[in-house]
Amino acid sequence: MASGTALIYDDEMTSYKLLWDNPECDIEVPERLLSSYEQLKRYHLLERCVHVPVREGTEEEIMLVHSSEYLEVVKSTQTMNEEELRRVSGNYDAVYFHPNTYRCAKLAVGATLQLVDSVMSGKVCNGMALVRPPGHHSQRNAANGFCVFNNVAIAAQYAKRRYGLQRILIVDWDVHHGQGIQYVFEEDPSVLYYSWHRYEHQQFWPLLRESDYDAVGQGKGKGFNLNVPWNKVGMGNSDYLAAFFHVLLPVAFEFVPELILVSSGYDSGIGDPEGQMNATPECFAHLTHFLMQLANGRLCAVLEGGYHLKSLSESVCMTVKTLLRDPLPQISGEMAPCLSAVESIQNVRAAHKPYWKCLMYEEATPLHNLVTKSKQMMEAELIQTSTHPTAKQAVGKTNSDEAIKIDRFLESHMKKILFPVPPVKTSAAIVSKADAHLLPISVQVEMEMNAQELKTLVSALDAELVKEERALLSLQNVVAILDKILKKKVCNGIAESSLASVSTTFALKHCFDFGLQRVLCIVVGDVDLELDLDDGKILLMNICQKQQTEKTNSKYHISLNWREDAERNNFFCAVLGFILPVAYSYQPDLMIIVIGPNRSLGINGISLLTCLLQGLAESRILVVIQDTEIKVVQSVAKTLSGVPAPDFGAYAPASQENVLEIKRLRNQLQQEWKMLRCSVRDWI
Ligand code: Q9C
Ligand code: ZN
Repeated sequence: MASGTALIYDDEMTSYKLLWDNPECDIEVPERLLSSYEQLKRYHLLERCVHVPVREGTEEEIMLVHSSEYLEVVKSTQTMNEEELRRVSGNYDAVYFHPNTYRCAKLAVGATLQLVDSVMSGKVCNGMALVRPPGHHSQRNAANGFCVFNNVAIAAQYAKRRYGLQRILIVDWDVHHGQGIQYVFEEDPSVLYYSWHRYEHQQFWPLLRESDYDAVGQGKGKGFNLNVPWNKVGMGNSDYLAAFFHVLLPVAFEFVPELILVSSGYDSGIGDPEGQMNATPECFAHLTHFLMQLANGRLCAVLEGGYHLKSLSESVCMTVKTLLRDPLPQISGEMAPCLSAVESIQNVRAAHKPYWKCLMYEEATPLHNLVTKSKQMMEAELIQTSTHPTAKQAVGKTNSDEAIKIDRFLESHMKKILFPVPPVKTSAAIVSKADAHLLPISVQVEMEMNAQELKTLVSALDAELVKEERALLSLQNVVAILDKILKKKVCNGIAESSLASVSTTFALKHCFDFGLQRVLCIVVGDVDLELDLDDGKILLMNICQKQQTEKTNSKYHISLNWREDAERNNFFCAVLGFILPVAYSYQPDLMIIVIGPNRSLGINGISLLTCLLQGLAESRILVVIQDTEIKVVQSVAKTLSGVPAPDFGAYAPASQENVLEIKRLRNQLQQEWKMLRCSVRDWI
């Protein structure tokens, strides 16, 4: 299993710039690369990466996407004077050429292919290429939007040829539509292209009809082009996460990519003069983390846009830090997607219903059939109940005052969200001695808390419990590990307990005694917890087979009736469409997952859950296990120690019964847990 993160950069790619006055292009500057690279140094991320040299892309490689005529045009710019350069530039939309452009464009292609080779050969698991010029707007016969050669599209063609790949996922989180990539793969079902972009009902550059949600691909490629058009500026963390939960991730897990290429533009981040969006740098950590659970972790991020230097460089750092598997910072802001975002999400889901099993129970009609009146009502409702900053009007170019304000904001924001202490990554596990040798070495920790210590601790919180020898014994493992997690000695851990209910109940007390505000407790199987859920400090989620009579009316007790199908591989819709959205809405500072007898979830489901939840609570997870076979323990231990999610096997859609249960819960709970929203029909 490959580990390690490649970083590909060469300062030669800073050797071209705009030579004349052109406000349309003056934001694409060499400092974009320099400041990103410097920031990686400052965070000591650089020294943790594997450095791979750049090379030039060959003509043959460039011609995987571009015509030889176009290649000759670009080549000819090498020897041009300024006047000639201006003339050639003028033949394209939003492009400038410099005598070094051709050389840099070849390096950008070569850097991207070096990254693909490093990942595909197993030299590293993932990586990032910091390149200029960007690529995703360029087309077979044209430069466009600062882009000369289509680095990512070339990389996908190259990976198909050289490594025989059959399924590649391209995720384009740049704020512009990578129409160049869309054109190359429109009819190609082996490349799934996902892009979100500022659209404003076609009023935003590149002003194309085919950037809308109904461009789903053509011919054999139908269903393999996913466009999420943003019709308002100001989209932020929760809107981006909602698009991932409700559009990209379900489809991507069904697609089962062998490699992920990210068109990694950061003009979708806060402060960017082009994007006018609000996503803060740690959002990119979360996006990266989700994608790392696919394709066995094989992910190549390739820089595209990003024009606010501070926002760009912080976001680059968050991406690389996540690729290096550091725990993620908590995502900031109110977790509620805005109406306009949900509208777009609903439209893409409806447009793709015919092509993806995960969407087959969607309503068929896209939204434009909704009457305007109810939309106004919803908008009014939104303004009353939410402080979401979206739904503002575009304000044109961000002026420099505003850019500096964002600089200051980011300076203090990053200090707040990055941990004051070096991140702890270690996992801990205590299981019965007989099983211990079956766990990965990194997670075996001998940590018997001494009996006196334990008694003191227990008696302080529960005078009755301390008298029961058997209960006390079952607590030992759980408390020892929890204690290490709370004191940040380890990040997460697994403990076996013969009385999971007693130990978990006590563990929760210990958490609040320690000062935690919110603990998300997910119970898989039959484990009864007697808890007081009124104050919101615990969100209890039961995943069980038996119909639970609604024990409490508390909004902090959710029970999900889940019947595992024979295939035992259909939990995606529950995790992506329900559990994660609820968890992100709640923003816990610790998660406890309890696995007990009579589980309605297989190993795949449990590992999917533990993989994806690691984005929350700075990865602090305690897993309490009772009466479960060692295979489950092993698989949980692996995911907690940072191994990419296992191969989930052939995709099986969830049963209609299960999907309807998710829908029912979503409707019932989306007022409270707003990340559940993926349709405006049920908004009010
Ligand atoms: N008046 C990338 O982010 N803006 N390219 C054109 C037309 C061009 C962005 C404005 C923006 C290009 C890679
Ligand atoms: Zn862009």
